[in-house]
Formats: sequence, structure tokens, C-alpha cells
Amino acid sequence: MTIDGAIVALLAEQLESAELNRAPMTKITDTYPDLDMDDAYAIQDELRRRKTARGVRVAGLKAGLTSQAKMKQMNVSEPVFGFMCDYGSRADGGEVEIDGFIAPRVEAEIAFVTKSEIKGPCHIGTVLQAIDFVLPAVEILDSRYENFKFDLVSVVADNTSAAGFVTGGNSRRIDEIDVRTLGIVLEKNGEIVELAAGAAVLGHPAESVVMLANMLARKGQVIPAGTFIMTGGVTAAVGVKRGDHISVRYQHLGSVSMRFV
Ligand code: OOG
Ligand code: MG
Repeated sequence: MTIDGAIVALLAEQLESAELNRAPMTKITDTYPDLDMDDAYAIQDELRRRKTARGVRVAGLKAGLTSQAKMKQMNVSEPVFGFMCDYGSRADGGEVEIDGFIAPRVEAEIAFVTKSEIKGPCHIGTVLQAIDFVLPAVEILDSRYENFKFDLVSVVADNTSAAGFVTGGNSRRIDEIDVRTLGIVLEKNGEIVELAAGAAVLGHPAESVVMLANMLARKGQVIPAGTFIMTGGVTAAVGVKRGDHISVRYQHLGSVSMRFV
């Protein structure tokens, strides 16, 4: 750590205000260039503490920057981890009010729900055994930094741009399907804009959960049974504006759609 609790609290407060007021800020490393990853997760933890103190509930956990497409798009080379909030949930097939965000982007993801606790350090076998089912999810990202420009430390502090998510379609048991070859097609206004297969995420989306469990283990934490986990965008994220319709088709898992209004 390079900063003390007072600065952690100050930066968490600034990030939360930026989100609540939809007023983007300059990235925190512009002001504190020496921040390290421990600082970044400490700020994210403080953000989470502030939110839960206001009555927000954590809806799930997420990994991000787990595919080449995403790392290339954001110019960041390591996976990051964050959490989703209850207020970010939107209905499948419904309308999403664009004014609730600064500059939203959507990305297609494979999500898991666990049936037993996962304690790192662990490997993919442990994770596969603990996954109850697979379901399709679309993440709505929104950076609290101007123009979606950040580095690894800044994006972790900003809870990995988490803003919303839509899940739906059909769930399947993890041993019923091969999630690596599972095809995903993202359409915007009826046109295919991105497509990929599950293996785009670290060779197997369950590897995201391994990394998440190992990261949490360093803090003495586990992934509890019944946790909803988004494993990271399989494709680059797509910017949306008012009126856009997004539909993502998943092999074996149905589709997830929304319209921005
Ligand atoms: C950071 C969040 C990345 C993913 O799935 O890759 C993420 C960003 O791209 O803004 O959620
Ligand atoms: Mg994501």
C-alpha cells in the first residue's frame, strides 16, 4: 500500500459521487501516480463498504479483462475483479434508461452460479465441481473516468466499470455443455457486431473463477455457495446510445436482449 486510510476513503467517495452524479472524473493515478494494486482493491473494498452501508446489496462477483479482445480494447493486460450491485440488475427483454449511465457499453459474458463454497488456492477441477449452472449474461459497463480512459489500478478502484447486468435465457448444467466451444453472437440493431466462443475467456471461462478465488484467498476470503459470477466479456464492449437494441444469442443458452431508451 502507498496510501493511508484517509486517502482510500477520499478516493472511494470521489468515485461513488462520480457514479451517483454521472459526472466523470480524471483517473486517480493522474493525482496519485504511485498507487499499487493493493491500494486499488482497498479503494474498491471501501466503495463496497460505503454502498452496503447505504443498503445496497451485492448481487454477484465479476472478473474482467479476461479475453484478448477486451485487453486489447482497453490496453490493459491483466484480469481484474469486482462486484455487481442489486440496483444494476435489468430485466431481459426490457428497456434500460440510458440516462442512468455516463457512457454505457455492453458486452457478452458467460456467467456461473456456484453450489458450494470455493476456497483458493484452487484449480479448474475444484471450480467445475462447485459450479451449479451456466447462464448467459450481458454486462452494462460504465466508466467513472472521462472517455473510458484508465489504467489497471484506476479501473480496479472504480469497481471494474461495473454498472449493470442483464441475465436470462436458459441455464444449463456445467457438465451438459462445452463452454469453450459455446458460440456467442452479439447484435446491435439487427446487425452482428461481435462474435466469439467461450474459450475467448482464458481458454475456459471457469479459469476466471480460479483467478477470482485465488485473488480472494490472498485476502482470506472465499466465494460462498450460491454466488452469481460473471466471467468477463468474450468480445470487445460495444457503445450504446438511446434507441439501440442489443440482442445476444448464445449457443445452448438462448438469448438476452434489451433496448436503451
Ligand atoms: C473494465 C471492465 C472489464 C470485462 O468483462 O472485461 C469487464 C472495462 O472494460 O471498462 O468487465
Ligand atoms: Mg464485464
